[in-house]
Amino acid sequence: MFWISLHSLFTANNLESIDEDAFLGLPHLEYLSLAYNNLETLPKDLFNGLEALTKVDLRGNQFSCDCKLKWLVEWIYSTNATVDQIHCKGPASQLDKKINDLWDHVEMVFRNFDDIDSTSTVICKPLVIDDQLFVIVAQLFGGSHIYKRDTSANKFIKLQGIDILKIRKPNDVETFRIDGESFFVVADSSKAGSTTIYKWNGNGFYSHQSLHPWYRDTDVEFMEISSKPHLVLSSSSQRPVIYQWNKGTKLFDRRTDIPEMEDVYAVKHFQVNSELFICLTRFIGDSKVMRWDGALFRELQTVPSRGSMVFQPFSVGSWQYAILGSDYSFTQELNIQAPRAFSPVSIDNRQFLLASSFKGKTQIYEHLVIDLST
Ligand SMILES: [Ca+2]
Repeated sequence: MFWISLHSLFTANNLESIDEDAFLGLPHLEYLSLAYNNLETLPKDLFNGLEALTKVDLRGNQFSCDCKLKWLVEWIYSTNATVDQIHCKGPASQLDKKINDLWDHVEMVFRNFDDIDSTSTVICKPLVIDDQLFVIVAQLFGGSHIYKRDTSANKFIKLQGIDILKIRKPNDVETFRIDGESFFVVADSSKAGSTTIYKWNGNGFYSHQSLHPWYRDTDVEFMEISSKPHLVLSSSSQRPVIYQWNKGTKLFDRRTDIPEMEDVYAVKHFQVNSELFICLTRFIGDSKVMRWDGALFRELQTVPSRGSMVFQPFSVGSWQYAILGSDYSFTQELNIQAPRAFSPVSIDNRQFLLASSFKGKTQIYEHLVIDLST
């Protein structure tokens, strides 16, 4: 009987693959270097039984960061051994990314990252300014707040509150930039409050302009019309109003309204080539698609839509879609009860649609293209 007591193991320079039981029977191995070989992958559980490992060097290989290496990412998270940063050499979409950052991409699921405590949240909107991430959380009760992502603590911290005299019953938030400056606007649906624009001044957000007092605004949409910033406010008591940015005063001025459209709950815009369109959601009455004709929005299409609170346009590649939600029936083909928002998200060249519901769970759909020609 003999006893192997190997503490360090270095490998030759041109290894292209390694056997899954290559390190069997080396429980005392402390230092293992597979660095600067041509390894594209490592067999699952290669390091099982190597309880004494304190350092593993895997740098300088040709690792293809696909699902075959998922186990390695998990192992790096769980082991006590130090593992130097590994950079992916494939597939092309992951080139030079750090393998540790790819956990979610390997797992290919959305996972819970952080929770922000809130009640009666109406809207939650991210805003990036100078590489800092902010999240505006508008609540019906308890005031609305702005959170900032603290990268050292790896969580969101509360930065400031939003003026409760102006914002009493928030219904919508949009973010936008004009001439390099960052803004957000909160649509307020109370009679006493007022839709208000806030501006970032380097340290915090300050109220910049209040619009449309005494109306119960349900939605705001930011868009450029002929390259000029505009806001469209929808309210439950009058037709949607269009405001235009005045470069001189740096304020929005009322420009026009959208004719013959009462009871519009929300407006969303989209562009096809250089033409501008809007989807108007109505809870009672038909929803509509309109096109900007140079002076006014004019009706293009009517869609029957009793009970709709969301009419969301989105594009995937060259496809242009519009999803109409309904509170009275399930949205066709999407099994969402009382939908409130549809948000398209693109990750790793895959297209997802997040569908939030007032009555059920948020669901995530993936856009798939099925080729029926073969
Ligand atoms: Ca909006």
